[in-house]
Amino acid sequence: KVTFQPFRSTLMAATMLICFQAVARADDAALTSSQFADANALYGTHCAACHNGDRLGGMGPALLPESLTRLRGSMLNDVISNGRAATQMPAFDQVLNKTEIDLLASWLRQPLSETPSWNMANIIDSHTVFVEPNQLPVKPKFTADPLNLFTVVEAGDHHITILDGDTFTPLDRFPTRFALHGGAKYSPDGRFVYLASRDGWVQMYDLYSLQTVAEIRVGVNTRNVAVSDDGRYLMAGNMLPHTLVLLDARDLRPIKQIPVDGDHGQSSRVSAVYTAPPRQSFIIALKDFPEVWEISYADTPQPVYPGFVHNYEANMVEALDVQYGPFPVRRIRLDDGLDDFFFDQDYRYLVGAARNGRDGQVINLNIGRKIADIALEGMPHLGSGITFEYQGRPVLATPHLKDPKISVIDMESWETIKVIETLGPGFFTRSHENTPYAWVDVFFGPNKDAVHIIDKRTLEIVKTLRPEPGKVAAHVEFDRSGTHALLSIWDDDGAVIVYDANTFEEIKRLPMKKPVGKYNVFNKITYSEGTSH
Ligand code: DHE
Repeated sequence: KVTFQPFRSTLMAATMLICFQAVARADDAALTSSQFADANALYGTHCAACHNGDRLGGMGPALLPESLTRLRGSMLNDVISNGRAATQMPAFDQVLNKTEIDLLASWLRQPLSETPSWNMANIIDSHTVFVEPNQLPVKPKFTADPLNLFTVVEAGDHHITILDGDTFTPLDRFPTRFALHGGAKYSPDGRFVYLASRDGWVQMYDLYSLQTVAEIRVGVNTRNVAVSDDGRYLMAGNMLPHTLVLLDARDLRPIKQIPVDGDHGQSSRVSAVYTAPPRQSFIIALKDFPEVWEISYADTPQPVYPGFVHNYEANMVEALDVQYGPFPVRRIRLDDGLDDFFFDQDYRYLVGAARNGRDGQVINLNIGRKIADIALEGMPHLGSGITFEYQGRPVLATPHLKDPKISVIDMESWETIKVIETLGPGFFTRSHENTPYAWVDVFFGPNKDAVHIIDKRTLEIVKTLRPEPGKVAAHVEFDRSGTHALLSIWDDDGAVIVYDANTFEEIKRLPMKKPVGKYNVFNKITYSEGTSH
């Protein structure tokens, strides 16, 4: 019998911890000790009830420098003053004066005096199963093709829209935790979608019955999650604390917390976690020392489900190591640190951007060392690169975050075979096996509203769209058949635009609140070469 109690954890945790005093470093040069004390008191009175006394989040999100980086300039002050539309964050401009709001905002940008911990007990305690997996219906409650659904992340008000990919009509819209980041990940059969928020929450949603099944908080600041290709495991990578957390993908129950420790007592933030299906392993990119980790989930005993629960409160990690064991960590030591990764379709090669911003490196994962350097100036955004065949050879196309260009690289010789000039640096590229075109956005600069369409056969730009002048147009995803391309107008008053992928004609415009990413079930579960994995 599953013993988790629905709905028990989050609100309780939020209210129980109000009595904790928020702590940050008093010696920070930006604030005097009396300002520091004043801010601490303001926080205790006005913020702790929702964000927790320790600033790690409760009903509201965590308020740590790590989670506030995207609120640049005075944006944090504005949120405190005016609140957040469509959330429970109220406006404080009638309660606090400007000096108090500015002080509070500066104080929230100070790090905590100690790295916050989030251990296995916290993880277990945060776990909620809303619907027992064995109570879920066998069939979808709609007639649309369940493999042609899209999960659209609406960052404007922290919601997900589930879109029918045949008719492009929404099937459901539901709230998520604060600030989802990274791609939505699916179970291999396409039934469940897993979402990770920047402040550590993982949500599991059933696409057949259109409801949330479970959620759990795996860390204080989380990077992303990956699902094993056999559908048994979910691996989450954290920035805070420096850990990996392995979950059972059937209801998110925690299996194991793995510290990311180096040789000399140091530990590392996790840059990203990926699934490598042909290797039956998770590949983990580290930020703070030059290593890539590979954790195999092959040859592990079949988990006893849910028989281990009677031992649950005892010593979970050890008990479950025996049940699931052993998840060995293979540490691949590199000469240099790498950022932003890309894999070939066989997952033999890993391409990473070197920290010097000039080169890319190719690592052969089988032999565990660098085998080639690639000339890649201008901060390539390899994570959103795509592969396709050009003149009989596999190539990789990647945008650059600093330079207005797309690099096309031969994946056999690792030579750059073409640099396609664009109207500005881009963020995402997308294509599909059934279309001759690749779509790339111009994310930065005066032409941020432009999207280029490149012919994969000639490597020439054949069309430039400007669907909403002045607003960023970015992140394309194709439907299952590759006949439609969906593009985001990246704005609170934004939209998802559906295009005919052959004629580039607009077919439909669905209003949405800053729809950042969208993910087609079929393309993701088949690891399409035109989309992110
Ligand atoms: Fe992302 C994916 C890293 C900022 C939107 N981003 C990813 C992934 C990584 C990453 C490692 C792959 C994870 C996955 O899909 O599981 N992102 C980073 C950064 O290091 C960076 C530059 C700084 C940071 O704040 O973390 C960063 N990312 C952003 C943004 O500012 C974006 C534009 C808006 C946002 O929502 O934060 C953003 N990142 C995205 C999106 C994806 C993503 C939409 C998924 C792309 C996909 O199609 O799969």
